[in-house]
Amino acid sequence: MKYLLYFFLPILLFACAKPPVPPSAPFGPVPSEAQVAWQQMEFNAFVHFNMNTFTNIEWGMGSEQPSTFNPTALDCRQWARVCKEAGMKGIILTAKHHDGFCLWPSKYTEHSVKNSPWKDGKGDVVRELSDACKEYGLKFGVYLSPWDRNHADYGKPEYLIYFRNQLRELLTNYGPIFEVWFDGANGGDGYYGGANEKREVDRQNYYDWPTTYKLVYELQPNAIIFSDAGPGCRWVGNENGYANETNWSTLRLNEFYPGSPNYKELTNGHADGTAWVPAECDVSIRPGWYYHPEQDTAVKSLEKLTDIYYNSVGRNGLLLLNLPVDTRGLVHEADAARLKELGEVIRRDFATNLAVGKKVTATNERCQGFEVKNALDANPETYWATSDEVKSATLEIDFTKGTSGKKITFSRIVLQEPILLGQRVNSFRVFIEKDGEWQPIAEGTTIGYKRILRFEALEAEKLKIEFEGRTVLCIAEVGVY
Ligand code: FUL
Ligand code: CA
Repeated sequence: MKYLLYFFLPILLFACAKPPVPPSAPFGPVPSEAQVAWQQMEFNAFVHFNMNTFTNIEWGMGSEQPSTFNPTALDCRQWARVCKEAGMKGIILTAKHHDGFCLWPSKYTEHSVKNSPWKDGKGDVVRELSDACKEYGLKFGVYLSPWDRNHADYGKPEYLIYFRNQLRELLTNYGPIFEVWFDGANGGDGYYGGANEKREVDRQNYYDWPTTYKLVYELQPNAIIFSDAGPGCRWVGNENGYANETNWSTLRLNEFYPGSPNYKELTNGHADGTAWVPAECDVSIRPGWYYHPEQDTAVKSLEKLTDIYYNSVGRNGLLLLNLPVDTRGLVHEADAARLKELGEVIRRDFATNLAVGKKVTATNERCQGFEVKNALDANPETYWATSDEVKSATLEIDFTKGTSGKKITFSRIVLQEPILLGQRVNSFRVFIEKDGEWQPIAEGTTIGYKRILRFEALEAEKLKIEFEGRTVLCIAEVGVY
């Protein structure tokens, strides 16, 4: 007997003592490190503040006078404070919107803050906000409208030189830029240096986007480029802040360009996408993108904003919530109060992860380094993986066992994949056991970086989730709140 043990023990030890190895090759397109860092931001602010704030419209023609731009109490530190308190991680500013007015004193145009009465033409909103972001530990990004209804050359090749010169200023003089936002609205009526005419452009070819992207990466290698067609992140295909239940972070990129007509496909992404281009959900806290005093009473309700959060961040998207800064140059009290409430709701909803340290088993797990306990350690970098060829598996948590075990009451489940290995899960089903009976409580399709399920409070002794993947399963986190 003793001899048998001597014979088998080394084999047994060896089988489970292998050093951790990646469970399989990454599946399909994978994100860059910068895209992972971007996705982890989850909730950012958009600020629409510019000439339109003072003319009380959404799209200026480009014929506005710089003298019209005159905030009375501009305070970018207030914007940053409000965003920070709400739990946001970055702010993207409309440095130039379609009307062409520049919030920084660009060398290449007279149509900017330098010819406004604000601070006697010595002001620079881009500087003030980028400084405030640094002070508050927020990342800073810029929106530079490709369409320019003020510029005489718009529609001609010369305009691209101007556009790229502006981009160079923004990406050189204000520190790290985490995102560059290129709008898909392009071409149409405008002032165009006095021509006052309609200028249509070939949206696919006019801008020569590859050259512009190259410039962005040269000046800011870690910047995420937003457009309908990425390549860093993609528009979610609507402006109401909702991603679809099925949301692939991959896209057949060559089928899109900024302003392309097939944008409805952006909401789901493509399961067979050729590139990693995750969805960004942009939506305004008010009906308009810009401030209109008559909308002071139309700030979205807490319930609506919470719903938006769960349908964007909770569906593998990043939420970009717009704040229309007012004519004083402040986030209006009504918006600030609502954002504070939203931040509190999000913090409260995810205060305690009830799954951490609980007893967990799985129908399949790799040996050392990829056990199912890795899905319950509140660390998104460690993960549970199945053996080669095993594409579906079930995880079961017993809340009555483990650290201070007893049945729990919960209302949220958070699922996460380790996206550095690609997006793998096709579908999942969730069950709870109560009084010895399994009951289905939810099912879904994609997970990606994060999927959040919301319920009315439920009581359970055990929770079971069946996952189906497109290849070997990898699950980074199952959180229960
Ligand atoms: C749109 C623009 O035309 C709106 O004015 C706004 O900037 C929004 C975020 O994108 O396409
Ligand atoms: Ca983990």
